[in-house]
Amino acid sequence: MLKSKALFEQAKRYIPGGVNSPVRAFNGVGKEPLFFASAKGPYLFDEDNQRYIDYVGSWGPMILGHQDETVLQSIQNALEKGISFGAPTKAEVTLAEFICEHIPSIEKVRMVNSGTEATMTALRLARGFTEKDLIVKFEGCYHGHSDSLLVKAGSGALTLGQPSSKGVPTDIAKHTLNLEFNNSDSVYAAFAEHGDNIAAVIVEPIAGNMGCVLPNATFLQTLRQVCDSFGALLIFDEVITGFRVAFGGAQHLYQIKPDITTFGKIIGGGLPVGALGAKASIMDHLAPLGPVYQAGTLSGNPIAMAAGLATLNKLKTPLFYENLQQKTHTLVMALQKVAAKHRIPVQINWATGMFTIFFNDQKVNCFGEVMQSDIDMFKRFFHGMLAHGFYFAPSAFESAFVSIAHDQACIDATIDAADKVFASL
Ligand code: KE4
Repeated sequence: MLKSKALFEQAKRYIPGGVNSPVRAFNGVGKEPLFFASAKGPYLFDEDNQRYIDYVGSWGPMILGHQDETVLQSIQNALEKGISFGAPTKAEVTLAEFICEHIPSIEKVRMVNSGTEATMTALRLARGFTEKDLIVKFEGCYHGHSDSLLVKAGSGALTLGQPSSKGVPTDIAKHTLNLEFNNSDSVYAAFAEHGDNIAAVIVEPIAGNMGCVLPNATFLQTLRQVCDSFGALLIFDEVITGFRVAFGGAQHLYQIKPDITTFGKIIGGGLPVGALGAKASIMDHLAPLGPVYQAGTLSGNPIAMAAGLATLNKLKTPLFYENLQQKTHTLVMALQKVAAKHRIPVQINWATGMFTIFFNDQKVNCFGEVMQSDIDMFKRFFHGMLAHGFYFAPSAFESAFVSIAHDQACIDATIDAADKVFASL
């Protein structure tokens, strides 16, 4: 770890906290971050050439594993023609068409450069379309770092939001209501009180950012029905779940059609891409057609489009998701078994391609229940697995990601290591 340690010292000299995104700093688990030099398939290699089986996958994009040959070739082909034009290119039309063809709720797509841009734009579009101001989100769901979404619940359950970050004006935060995920009663109550001024409800249909938390049987349907009743737009933030939990995302799994969908991560194949999509009647409110402004120098960048399209085309192969689901299920069942063997209380919530181990003897269905988990035990688990060569997200409030490159040998090795680590907890 010597080279990582030296690089971290240097990084802290020039970059706040030594990182370009806070979660990477290991503040959630203690000690200091590793610096990675290369990756291949399910593996990461740090600057000291230590190998790790990777369960972060760049926080979701690397569903094919690292350095997929087809994706690399597509990037190379695009690079030889040009890096960026700041003008329309064929590649962005092809990717937009692909998404529209495969996601029934979407007729038009706008490419942006991150998930944050996608959700920020989706909120502005919803406010412009409905001419209302309030936004409903759910505690524990993260949608990127735009001002309206860096908001925590107000003091009372139904009071308007308060900033969860310095620099967010109260005047902005107060337009966001933060409710409890999976609590349909709180949604009904919020709409009863504020319904005529709610522009949108934004939700991770399967939450990944409080750890993996699945919707209960009625939650998403409730959101759909309440939005329809009050003329609010339902935004599914599928930045994580899009093309991960199913080819059609969580909206396909649960057969709920949102009004707007946001994407990121996988649709860029590891390069900076975000997107939002909806019916044309909504999307045509965006500039230059409509009055809702949005723009981006590198939006639709041809290299990023090539990486995204190559990735999505590989996801279309038959049995991809059955295969990924089987890998995830096998791993989760084996983890549960080895935890039970050592009498470690765990709840492992999972969906195809993603899971979270909560050190908790109760079910975890919302943020409050996430917070009942044993965070210190997670930290010991994280460092124990790291010492055995397994890289999990350095936070108890994240999801682990399985790629198609995680073969049976990876799964067996993970279980062997977990057996030793659970024994030590
Ligand atoms: P980006 O701006 O980071 O591309 O996307 C924001 C975002 C939006 N919506 C969802 C559901 C997301 O999960 C994210 C970003 N996810 C985090 C990991 N949980 C990115 C990792 C990081 O912040 O460094």
